[in-house]
Amino acid sequence: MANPEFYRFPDSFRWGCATAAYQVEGGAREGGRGPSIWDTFSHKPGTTYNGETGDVADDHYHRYREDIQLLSDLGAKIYRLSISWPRIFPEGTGKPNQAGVDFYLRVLDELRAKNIEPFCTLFHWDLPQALQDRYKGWQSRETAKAFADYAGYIAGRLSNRVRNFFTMNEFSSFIDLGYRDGKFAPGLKLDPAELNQTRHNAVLAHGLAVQAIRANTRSGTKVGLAENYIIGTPIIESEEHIKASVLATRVLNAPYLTVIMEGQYLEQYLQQQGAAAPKFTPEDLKIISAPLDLLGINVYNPTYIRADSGPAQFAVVPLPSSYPHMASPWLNIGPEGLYWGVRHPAEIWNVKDIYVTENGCSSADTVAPDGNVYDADRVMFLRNYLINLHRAASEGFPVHGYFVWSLMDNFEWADGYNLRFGIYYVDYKTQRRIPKMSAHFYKEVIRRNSVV
Ligand code: GBH
Repeated sequence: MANPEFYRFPDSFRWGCATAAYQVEGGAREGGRGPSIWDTFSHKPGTTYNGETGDVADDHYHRYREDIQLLSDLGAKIYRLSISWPRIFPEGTGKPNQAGVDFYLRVLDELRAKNIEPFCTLFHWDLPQALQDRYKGWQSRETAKAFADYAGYIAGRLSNRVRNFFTMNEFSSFIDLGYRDGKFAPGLKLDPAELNQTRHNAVLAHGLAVQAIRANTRSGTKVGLAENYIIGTPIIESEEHIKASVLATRVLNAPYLTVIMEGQYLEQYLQQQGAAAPKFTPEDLKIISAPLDLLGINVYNPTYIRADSGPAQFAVVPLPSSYPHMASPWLNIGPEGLYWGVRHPAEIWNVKDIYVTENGCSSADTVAPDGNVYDADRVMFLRNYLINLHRAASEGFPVHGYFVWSLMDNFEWADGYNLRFGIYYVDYKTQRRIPKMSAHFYKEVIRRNSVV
């Protein structure tokens, strides 16, 4: 018998959208903002699709009112935005820039007027260029200290309007792609020892920032981080493969989420890295692993795991070339990731408050002659991931909110404006926003609090 209530979420569940400063704001040289490593990187020939940059992006710096209205039209109750460090400290440290703070105060006041609760990410990859020049960015502990100073300052200034803060967005993206593969700013290819130390400085920065945020904000403030951690997804849901997926999740995330949650680098990681292992003190580990109030998970592509009889006890299942993906070649479709993405941290590390801080996909969107954008593949993608999210919530795992990536098409890093992740289409010539079919879908999900 049909049961339209089957996919209903708990009444307290909250729906929203996410964006990030450099991807949407533009206004790169306005309001006293200093340059970030992404300004430098994207302006260097050959780094991004067509040489595209975030100079203008969605012009959200000037159009934030209109964009918050889009959120309101969807019925969103939460919004995840990031704060641009170089708007607050143009030189990375030193004298704060009041005009930068004022911009975010205006955004937050507009959100409050629409009854939308903000979740602020303090670092979504736009490191002040000055810190790259002065300290080689995350290669130095000095940058970790500078981050804590910035985080404490800005969280304090926003504290009467913001209850939830995430320190970092996706360690593995900005460190491994930026300092190992050279695909993201600052475009470096460090050797393993330097890389591991850089990774360590980044998790240390997170820990120092947690302390600084707590010291400077009102009581009731919640602090966490947002990570697209590697979600070990059992290829078959049998006991042996589930066990292997738990082990894999701990091991594959050793430099980031595992050390943050466990307060220790796994022995395997240290041994495997040998002389290239990071140098650290017991005090560092204590700072890194400060208990958190929130965990944000960014969920995209699956990593399937099987049990194995070798010493590791697990193996990553290679994907055949026929495996389906979205417009981004890396975005393999694995809806179960949203179930295991929630379940693993709850079971492995006893995490009590999880938000899906990003989930969404790229599509080859076009505007049809009738003016609509029929992104049927994005609707398919979201529906299937949400069914898995519902499974996690209905089994009692502590997931309390969900943010679509993204509210609107935006600067997709090295892919420039070529790949579109929005549920609103952006016509970059006119800056007009058009709700895609997926926006209509999501609005109905929110209205009914159910997968539809
Ligand atoms: C998120 O990263 C980001 O937080 C967000 O800013 C971004 O817009 C969104 O996803 C969509 O990409 O080019 O083969 O080297 C998701 C994790 C890490 C996935 C980097 C793509 C590059 C793969 N991303 N990865 S490749």
